[in-house]
Amino acid sequence: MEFITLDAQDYETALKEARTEYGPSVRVHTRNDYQIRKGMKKQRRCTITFYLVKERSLDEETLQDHLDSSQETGKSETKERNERIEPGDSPNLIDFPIESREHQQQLLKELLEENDFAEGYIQEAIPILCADRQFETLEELEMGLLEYIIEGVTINHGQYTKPKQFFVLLGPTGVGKTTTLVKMALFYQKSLYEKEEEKVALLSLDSYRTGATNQIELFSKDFGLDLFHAHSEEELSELLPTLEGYSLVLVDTMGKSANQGELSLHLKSLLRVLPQERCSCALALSASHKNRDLERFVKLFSTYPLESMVVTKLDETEDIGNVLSVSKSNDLPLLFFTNGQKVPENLLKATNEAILSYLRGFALDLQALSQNQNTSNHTQ
Ligand SMILES: Nc1nc2c(ncn2[C@@H]2O[C@H](COP(=O)(O)OP(=O)(O)O)[C@@H](O)[C@H]2O)c(=O)[nH]1
Ligand SMILES: [Mg+2]
Repeated sequence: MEFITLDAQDYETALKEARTEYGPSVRVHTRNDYQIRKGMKKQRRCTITFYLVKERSLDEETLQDHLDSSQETGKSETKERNERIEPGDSPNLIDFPIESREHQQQLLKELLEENDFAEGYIQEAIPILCADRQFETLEELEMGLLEYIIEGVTINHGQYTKPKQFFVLLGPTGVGKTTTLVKMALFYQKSLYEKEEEKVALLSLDSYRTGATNQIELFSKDFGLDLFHAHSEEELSELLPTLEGYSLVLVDTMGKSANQGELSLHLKSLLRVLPQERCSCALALSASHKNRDLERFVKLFSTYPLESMVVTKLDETEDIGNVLSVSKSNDLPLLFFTNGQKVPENLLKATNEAILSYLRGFALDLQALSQNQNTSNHTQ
């Protein structure tokens, strides 16, 4: 472990310079604000001492790949800049003491920001984490933060083991609904409905976009999945007796944007035909969206009885904090993650383990921790 010190006109500049040179793995250990005299004037300066944490590789395609590859440390090349401090018999990084409450708050804020947690999430988390508590070491602080993050996660476990008969996936166009539903159909076929009489079907209400029908037809042909289409309430009502013969019907919907009110009304009237008590609606959102966009989409679809959230395209981003923030602030339990275009491979159940594998910037060995995770998430 090595420490690097850097001096600049103020703390923000010092941190910016450190990050420009060493990237996002910079963690400030101490800061020293001081003043120097320049002629008659006093000038503020700040020296920071920082270290670098391991970066996680994000090229993986499956959770196992994630777990395996996180062993390969992304060793940053650390060049000497200014003066370098090598503490005596360099203790383990995680044993480093946290000096003050401000230092503690600063470390928590940096870790949360690095993982792209929403401003609101951070503002709520820090006072709770710091209430009556001074973490003594970095290990304690990181453990406290992980506990907070994981405790705040809700997962719709029931939908894995006892899914409702109709599962409707809503969400913006292009987010990956159709692809994800096909992955889910194959997941359920393999894990839950293996017997011949337990069949899984796809139902497409996605009839408005050119090309959309073709895509789902190709999938259904490639993977031998039964596919049905309904364009109107009458057609759907006529189909219902046939659909009742399936253990699970995964319903694909057309996209929706703010000015597509008519499509939305049409979709709502179609969905009303399905048996409500056996119907579960989920919202698909892309992890590569910014916090604000995620919140906007949740609002846009809030008139549907959403029971869970499916997060797509985790392979296109390095952060999961945005998704965890929106899930928490809207009480939307997580269900599945997708991390690539490959069908059916790139689908993961939303587990504590998967979430830990996507967090970064921690000095703790998250891989080892994720293996110890049991299913302690809140269940809904
Ligand atoms: N990188 C990446 N692409 C995905 C993922 N899921 C879906 N896609 C791609 O996103 C595009 C839109 O997917 P589609 O299922 O048609 O979205 P829909 O409009 O919501 O039904 C397609 O090119 C998919 O292959 C994912 O997890 N990662
Ligand atoms: Mg689609």
